[in-house]
Amino acid sequence: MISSGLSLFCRFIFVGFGCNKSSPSTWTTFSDGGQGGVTFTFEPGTIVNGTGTVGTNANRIYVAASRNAFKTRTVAPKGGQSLNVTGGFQGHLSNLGETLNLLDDTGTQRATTSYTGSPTPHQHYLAITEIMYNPGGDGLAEFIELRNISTTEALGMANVHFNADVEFNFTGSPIISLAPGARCIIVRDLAAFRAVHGDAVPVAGVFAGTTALANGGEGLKLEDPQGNTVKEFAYDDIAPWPPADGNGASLVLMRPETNPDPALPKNWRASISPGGNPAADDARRFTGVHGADDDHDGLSALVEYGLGTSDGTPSGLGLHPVRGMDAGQPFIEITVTRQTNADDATFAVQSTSDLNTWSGNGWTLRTSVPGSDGAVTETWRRNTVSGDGRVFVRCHFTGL
Ligand SMILES: [Ca+2]
Ligand SMILES: [Ca+2]
Ligand SMILES: [Ca+2]
Ligand SMILES: [Ca+2]
Repeated sequence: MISSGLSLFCRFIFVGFGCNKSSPSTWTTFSDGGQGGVTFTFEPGTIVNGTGTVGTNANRIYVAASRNAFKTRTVAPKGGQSLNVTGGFQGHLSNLGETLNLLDDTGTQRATTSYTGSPTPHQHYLAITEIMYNPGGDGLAEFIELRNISTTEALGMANVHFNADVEFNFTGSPIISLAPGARCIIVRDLAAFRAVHGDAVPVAGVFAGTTALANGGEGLKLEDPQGNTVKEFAYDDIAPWPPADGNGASLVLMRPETNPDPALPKNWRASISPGGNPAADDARRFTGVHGADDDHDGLSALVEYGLGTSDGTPSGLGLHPVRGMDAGQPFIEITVTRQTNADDATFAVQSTSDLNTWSGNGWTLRTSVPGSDGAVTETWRRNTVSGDGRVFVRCHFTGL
């Protein structure tokens, strides 16, 4: 979620829809793929007047984040110019750039456009990579980890600040710069944090006032020295957010070097151990070739990575789907031990009856038993219909 203020707008030019009027009623524009994402549906009856040619203000409509904010713009396009303006759209236009799509009322895409954006260095490279909001005990050992994901560029940290539910400003901090790849921590209570994690972890400072990380979810807003939004999102303690509440685990951002959108719960997982890993990393990264099978056990290197087995030692697969009945409902179940910190692959249980079309539909996680070093043994179930024919089940890993 990256924005540069409220005066954001999209401009659409409608051409070829009649002589002098176009009606984009109930059309929808949305964006995806970036870290912003906006949605807006034109109200029924929206008319774009115009008899002019493309390149003038005729035939145009501006979709603003806020119509009032658009009117107060000091540079064109702005209020007082007899422009067609509507809004406001939901969400933010990302400073990193993204793609906007315009759909008609049948859902057919009628236009698309992309922009590259102009992110500041902090918007480009400063990531919130770990959040410990419920450390257990007296709850004081909370922390937020920041990381410079650039491989070449240092980030000055003076006046970088959080200003939503948690408040903090790096001005006056002993950490005035983050080297490429470096991490730093801000904490709720320094003594409580040091008691758990020791004195070697680089701490930039303590949350301002009495601000803290709510156990029930919280909004975080990180801004760069000029006040541009670097990250703005809210974590939560309920699904689909990872189970990091109440057991002392933290939220860990996966694949931080790709600057994933922190507003999406799929980009986070629970730390593999209670306490988290401030200023360190608990991910097991993939190296090698996905399709390799060096130990000739029929399991590819990527699958072995996801399962936590070695592609250097023949492994038994040990997948045994079972059928059963529960309160008159037939089901099929499978139990698999896999690696929760295999961040470079996604995992899904899928089934098929024709060995052609595989689907994860209907599969739900029944039990999850943590093992050591990030292993977890999960049991997945899918209800079936009595008389179902053959059902094939697989554990599917997709390399990222
Ligand atoms: Ca808390
Ligand atoms: Ca960490
Ligand atoms: Ca193998
Ligand atoms: Ca193996």
